[in-house]
Amino acid sequence: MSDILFSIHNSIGKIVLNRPDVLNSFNMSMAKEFQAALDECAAAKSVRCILITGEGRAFSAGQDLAAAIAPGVEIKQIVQEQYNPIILKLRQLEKPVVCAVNGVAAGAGANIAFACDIALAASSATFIQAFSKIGLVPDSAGTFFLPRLIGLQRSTALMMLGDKLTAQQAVEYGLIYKVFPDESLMVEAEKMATRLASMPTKGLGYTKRLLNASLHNNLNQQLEMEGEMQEAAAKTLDHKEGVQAFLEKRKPVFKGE
Ligand code: T3D
Repeated sequence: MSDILFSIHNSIGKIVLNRPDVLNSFNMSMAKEFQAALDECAAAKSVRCILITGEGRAFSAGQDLAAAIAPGVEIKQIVQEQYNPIILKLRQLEKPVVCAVNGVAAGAGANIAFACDIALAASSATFIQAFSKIGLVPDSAGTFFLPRLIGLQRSTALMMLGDKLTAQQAVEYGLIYKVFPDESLMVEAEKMATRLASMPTKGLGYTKRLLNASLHNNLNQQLEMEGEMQEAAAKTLDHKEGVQAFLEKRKPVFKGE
């Protein structure tokens, strides 16, 4: 892999988008490498949290526009083969995914960040629904997640106008979780990933499954599913360890099992 940097260390699968000369914009090769890394993170028992960021001054400028107009390239194929699988893998991965937005996140780059479980940003980072500026429509599930995160009015305005949002505004809107000074973003993101990687992984995965389902379930279905997931969580070794540690007044040691 060269269009992304991928490593597994201390139970964290770290994925760095690595085309800094073009602001980490996506071509097919980077998208496929990203997908393969997500698959490996899903399969590897040693990975208990995923951390995604970008190399250089950008997180991602979305689609590589030069690659998109190359002869023989079909836009529908780009959406179906690059972005749709990335969003589905991010949501279906039953482990926490932290995104550290280190700089500008435009188009699909922004919407990939919003599809992650916990998005953090550097204070100089910006978010742009850039699609309308080039006559396209939002993809990468922007039209699914944005209305749910920030409501219809703000989503519509951002998507139609293509206005740039600062990291601070993104926090205030509820699009991302926290903003940090540029120089401490990665330290804080690694700290959060380390914390998540030492938590009850299966329980966090079931929580994510519940949250995904809540996007379409009604109240009865959701209550039913909470019961099922609680039963599953209660059977994990980490649950036993959590209760035992509480009773013994010591810190629990969760193994993700
Ligand atoms: O096939 C399809 O198109 C369907 C899929 C769509 C998904 C999408 O994501 S559509 C949206 C695509 N993205 C954009 O429209 C954003 C384009 N980029 C920008 O608007 C600006 O670059 C930014 C606002 C993100 C950053 O501006 P700035 O001034 O900080 O940087 P810059 O000077 O514009 O860019 C730096 C370099 O990166 C520059 O190359 P150079 O001149 O140094 O050789 C620029 O061409 C390159 N670059 C930036 N974005 C892209 C890109 N090259 C290819 N594709 C890009 N998206």
